[in-house]
Amino acid sequence: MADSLLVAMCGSFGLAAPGTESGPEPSLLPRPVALERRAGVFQLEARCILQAGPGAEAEARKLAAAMSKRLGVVLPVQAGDPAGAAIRLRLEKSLETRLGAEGYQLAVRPGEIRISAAGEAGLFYGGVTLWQLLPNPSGPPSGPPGAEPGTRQSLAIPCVEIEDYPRFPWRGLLLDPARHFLPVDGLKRFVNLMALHKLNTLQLHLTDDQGWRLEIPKHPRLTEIGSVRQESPMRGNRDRGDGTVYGPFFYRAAEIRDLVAYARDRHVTILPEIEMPGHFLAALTAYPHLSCRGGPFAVRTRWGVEPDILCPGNEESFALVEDVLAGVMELFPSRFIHIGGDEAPRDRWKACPKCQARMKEQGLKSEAELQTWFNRRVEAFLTRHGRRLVGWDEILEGGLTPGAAVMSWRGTSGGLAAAQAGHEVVMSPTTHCYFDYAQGKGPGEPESIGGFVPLRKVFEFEPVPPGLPEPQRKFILGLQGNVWGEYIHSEREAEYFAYPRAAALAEIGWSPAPREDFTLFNKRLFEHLKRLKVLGVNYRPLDQ
Ligand code: TNX
Repeated sequence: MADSLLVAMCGSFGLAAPGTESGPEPSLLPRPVALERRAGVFQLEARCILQAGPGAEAEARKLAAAMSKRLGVVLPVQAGDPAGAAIRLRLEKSLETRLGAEGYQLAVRPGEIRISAAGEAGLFYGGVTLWQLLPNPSGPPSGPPGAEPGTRQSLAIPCVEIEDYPRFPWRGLLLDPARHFLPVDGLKRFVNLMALHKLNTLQLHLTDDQGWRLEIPKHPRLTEIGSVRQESPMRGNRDRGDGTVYGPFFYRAAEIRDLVAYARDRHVTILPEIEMPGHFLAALTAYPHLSCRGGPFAVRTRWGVEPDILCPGNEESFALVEDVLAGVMELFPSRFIHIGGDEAPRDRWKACPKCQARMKEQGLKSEAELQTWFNRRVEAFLTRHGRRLVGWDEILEGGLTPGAAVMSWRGTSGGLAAAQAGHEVVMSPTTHCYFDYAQGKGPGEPESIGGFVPLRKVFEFEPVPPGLPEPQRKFILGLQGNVWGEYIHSEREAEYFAYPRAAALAEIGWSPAPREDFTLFNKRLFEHLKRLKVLGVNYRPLDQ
């Protein structure tokens, strides 16, 4: 684990002429709350000691690993006060009121670097900022064989005083292995990259009409049947099939545990999404009797929205849903569980005697209310297990269930309404946060689902709607960029679609309002992309 953290943390840096008197401002991304450039540098050398205060040891070791990739040696971590130059990590509970759980102070002075924070996440983010302060690697390595470019026995870090904390607690991205599977190694790399942008939530869209990707030991049919589709839409012509069986592809429980632990180490929460009652065809293919019409079905081979959905008139549907969610909660410790809830056409429910009987029995006036009734049962189950429900904004339609949080994707109005009613909200509108949409219009752009969300558009997004009164602003938890997978076949392609837009999203989620103007952001981003290049990230180059 330490090894891959090393790889991720090794990067380049665009600081001009370190060592000069207070030189140019370092190109930190996201921009910190407060930064003062001071004269001089801290000379990071092999004999430097990492001193970890009580409880800070794990974070100190991560930082030592990160430094070693550039320095060629792993700096020793110790508890006691060293005589010479040192990097000191301190947990200080009293900073919590000032900096929150994720904030930190970073002081780089000629003889000492000090990172202080109320929690481990803060120490980690202080370390990420320190990584961004490392000088730009250039030329062949002078460290051990196999070291990264720019490995030096001594690295000059510019003196700064930084105080920093995020604007929003939820800074997320979504990946969609349901449409195209992404192996766990790719997910780990993606998580690493997120952490280097101080992003902290990765939603995994684990199930959909086109595939069921999570092993549920109690229901092996879900993956035996649901993780295979007979073919996929052809590249370049979505209306035709490619004639190639896709799957079986799914995550085993042990792989998920490994991923969750890896992400936790980097202060990233993995948020599982299990779609229901719509986008459920892969599961219905395994259990057709849980649909309104009984099937038989086949895992969907085209993109788009499937009319056959889960039947809430049937008690057995809840037994399956609860088994699945119990399995999910066993693997994912996240406070929230995402139940999808979007794009569930209710026509089958209209024609289904069981659904209609249920509506009568419960006094429900519409199929939208039936979906709310369904959500309410699911929410009660999650609540009994100490979890919270989050769903796409369609869960507003028949009335929100009491504790639900909303992910607003069809614009921001759903999110606004939910926040006004005192529900927590994550903003993720198609207009600014759909990272599966094209980011350029040139002939070199890869095939995409359509839409157009260039970098500038992302950067211009403001998650707090202007109409939201001050007391309700706290309900806006943050924002999320969604990298839907219909046209994204691999982790490399996911990186291309995500970056640099995710860097703009990170800036919105972390940096204080008002934001810098786009030209200045672009300059910082230009330097930041050099770091990503050293890491081998397949980001889309900036427009000239
Ligand atoms: C809508 S966003 C969907 C997804 C698609 C996406 C493509 C949402 C809740 N549903 O199923 O993948 O559009 O952009």
